[in-house]
Amino acid sequence: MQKFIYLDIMVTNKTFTMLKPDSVENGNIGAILEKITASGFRIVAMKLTQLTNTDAEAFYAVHKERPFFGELVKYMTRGPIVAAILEKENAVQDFRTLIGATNPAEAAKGTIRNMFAESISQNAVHGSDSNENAVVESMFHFSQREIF
Ligand code: IDP
Ligand code: MG
Repeated sequence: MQKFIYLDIMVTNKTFTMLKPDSVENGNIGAILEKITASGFRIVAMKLTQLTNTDAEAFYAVHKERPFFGELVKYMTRGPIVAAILEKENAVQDFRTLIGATNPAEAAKGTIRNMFAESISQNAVHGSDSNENAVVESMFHFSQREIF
């Protein structure tokens, strides 16, 4: 029982993000990381990496029936990304607020997608949508010894 409570506390304080290929191409890594850390998130894991087709199809498997799936996989594999695990109280929800709506045209002013995203498909950043997915997505990209 104690173990579960401890795990729950750990999990609710972390989220997973990717600075997507457009963010890297446009030279926005520094500016986006600055906004993330200035908003109270601590980077506990981070790497520059590139998704293969298999990786992107697995990561976004939940969207495989959607009409934009092929476009999404092509976009997410076309160049390097920055993958990171972020720590903060209420991390998942607070990070979704910080990045803004999926469509940058609908993202609140000052959010990362409002400032750095080009379109609903090329929208600069990923943020986990639940504590469970934050764990799954973090484990997809990082081994335990890469998390600090
Ligand atoms: P989220 O990233 O805000 O959680 P999701 O609905 O989970 O949004 O979609 C995953 C990703 O798929 C989006 O971030 C975006 O890159 C892409 N995407 C979502 N909806 C569309 C669409 O209608 N057209 C093209 N690409 C889309
Ligand atoms: Mg999503």
